[in-house]
Amino acid sequence: MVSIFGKSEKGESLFARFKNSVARTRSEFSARLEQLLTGDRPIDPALLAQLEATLLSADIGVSTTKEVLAALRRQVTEHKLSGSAALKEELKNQIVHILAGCTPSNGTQPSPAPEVIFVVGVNGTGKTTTIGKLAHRLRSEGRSVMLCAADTFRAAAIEQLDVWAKRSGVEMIKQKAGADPAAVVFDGISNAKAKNIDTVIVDTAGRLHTKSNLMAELEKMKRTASKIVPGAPHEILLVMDATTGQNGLSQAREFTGHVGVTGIVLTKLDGTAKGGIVVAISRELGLPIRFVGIGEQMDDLVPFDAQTYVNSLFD
Ligand SMILES: Nc1nc2c(ncn2[C@@H]2O[C@H](COP(=O)(O)OP(=O)(O)O)[C@@H](O)[C@H]2O)c(=O)[nH]1
Ligand SMILES: [Mg+2]
Repeated sequence: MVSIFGKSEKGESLFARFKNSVARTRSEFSARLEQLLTGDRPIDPALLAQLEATLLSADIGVSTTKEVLAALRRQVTEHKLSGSAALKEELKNQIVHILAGCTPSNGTQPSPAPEVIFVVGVNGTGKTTTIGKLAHRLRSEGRSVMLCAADTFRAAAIEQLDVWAKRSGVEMIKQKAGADPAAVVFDGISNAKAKNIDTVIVDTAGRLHTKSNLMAELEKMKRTASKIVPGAPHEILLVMDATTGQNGLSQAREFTGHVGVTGIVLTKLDGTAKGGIVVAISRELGLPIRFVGIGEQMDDLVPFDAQTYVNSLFD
């Protein structure tokens, strides 16, 4: 069966939407870059230092910026870069290279139906909203989807997912608030399997009484899923909020260190002027960015593409 990530959107419409979502970053970043790299200013140490500060200001991250600058300095020393246009091109290439390095093989993975996707992350990052958008996206591609309300910690979370299920026209399996999340997973996947549903998306709690509880709970949900569908969950998407910047990274490590995350969804890219965080996150966690959230509406979820992202930031 074709994975949810098999389909990519290329071309103008995606470019336009990316460009919109990083508009705030671009207006600061590009303006500074433009000032640096216009005219026939020679590439000297002062210019490179200013370039370094510009990258840091977009939250691309200290280690990533150092790596990129080291590569650029090397090329300047070797006289491989002449002129600011060449420098800009090389800078773009470097960033695409970093992002592409974190992208695993996409596409078809032969797995028995249903495909199971866990969505994990800290509260408020946008898990439930992302699930609603993803369900809508898969539905519009003609796939059948079942949502599984396994964030049983708060009753409001179940109701919120229900609203999204109705909005995107998909089924949802739930139990009472306080129910064992693994039991809801069991119900949801069994039900989907019986009905031949293509994809099950599982909403999870972002917080329990303690962190170790949450990680143990996620482990139990994973075991339950794999008992019903061998190989499940096929994807574990970690949702991160772009507006929390570098702070989000330490929280993310809790999840990546414990639950085997396969990809990142970066939400609220529309709400930050530090869109460079995409690069920092992907590199620091060594995980691909699968989707970015660019608003609160159903259509505001865009598959991530490194080259398109970099073009929309620079051009
Ligand atoms: N601007 C913007 N808001 C978002 C995005 N994704 C989620 N939100 C908002 O973030 C808030 C928390 O989202 P929610 O899905 O409840 O987070 P959860 O606690 O992780 O399930 C809600 O107000 C959402 O509308 C996004 O991509 N852009
Ligand atoms: Mg939620």
